[in-house]
Amino acid sequence: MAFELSIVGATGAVGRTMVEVLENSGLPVSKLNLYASGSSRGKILLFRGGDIPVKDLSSEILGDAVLLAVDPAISKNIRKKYKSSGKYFIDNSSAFRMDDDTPLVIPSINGDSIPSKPGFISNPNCSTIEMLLALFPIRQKYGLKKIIVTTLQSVSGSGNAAVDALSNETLAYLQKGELDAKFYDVPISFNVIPQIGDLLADGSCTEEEKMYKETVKIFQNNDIQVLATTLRVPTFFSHFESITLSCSKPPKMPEVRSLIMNDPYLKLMEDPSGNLYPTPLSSTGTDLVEVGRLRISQFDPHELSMVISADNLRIGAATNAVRILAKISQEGYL
Ligand code: 2RA
Repeated sequence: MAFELSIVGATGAVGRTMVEVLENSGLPVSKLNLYASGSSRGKILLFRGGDIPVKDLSSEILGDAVLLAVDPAISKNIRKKYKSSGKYFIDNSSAFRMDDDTPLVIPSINGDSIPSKPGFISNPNCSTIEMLLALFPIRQKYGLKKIIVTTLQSVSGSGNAAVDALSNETLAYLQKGELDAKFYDVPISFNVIPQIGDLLADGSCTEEEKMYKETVKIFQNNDIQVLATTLRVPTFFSHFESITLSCSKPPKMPEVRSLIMNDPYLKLMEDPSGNLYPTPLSSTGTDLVEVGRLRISQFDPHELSMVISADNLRIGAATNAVRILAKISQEGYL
């Protein structure tokens, strides 16, 4: 059945990608409403051949379902205001991800946690979504005890302003030899920043904490260990991850490859002659998690290493949100 949809935060990096992903989703959207903060008011975005003017965030949010691509504080205000509105909200912020009453959903993994009654559903963090999509078939076959992951995250994870800052810092350095930080505390151009989010008392940062806690919630496994190190690197789009797993049963190599090849959400990027592997450039603009450099440890047959790359704005945000919406629509909940 056709439904009316709204996207709040429609002109940000994730919001614009939501409009793009929706365009070709085939979902029966009878009307799309777009909202953004004051500075974007009056902008026009194109959707399925029609011009849609962007309304101010303070306007009444219409529709049967709403995709939120805004800061946690704004999501919290919206939740308060629309508590009994009878709408589904799919929230890309971290505001409610750890709340017991809010499902945290990757549809192909735990889509059955989507409730038949309207309310809030959280979209997981970008680096968690691509990691769990890649590990899910391996976990199903061999069991998973521990994940050691290092992420190399592009600047688009921090929004459009960070994308502009990387361009401007790079140009200023190449043209004038100046390298000043234009978005993060230190320059990101020609650099790596080993902290994403706030630092916590134990020395980890909030991005690393999210990868652990969200994995526990989505896999419903309190015993799983996730040791994450999250790095911001000077790439524009896609997050790259280097992962080593400890499985309950020893993974077997030809079988691991065929599990990945047969998974509709993954793309095996390997070639015996080399030179084919996941990269931020090849994964950008796609809806598949690229997986490659598969290796069983020479020290412990339970350990498997790999690298992955996925478009953080699509797989890590917009595509997952639209897949949640598609599941709600297919189940007939709208
Ligand atoms: C980042 N994880 O890349 C964030 C965005 N959700 O900074």
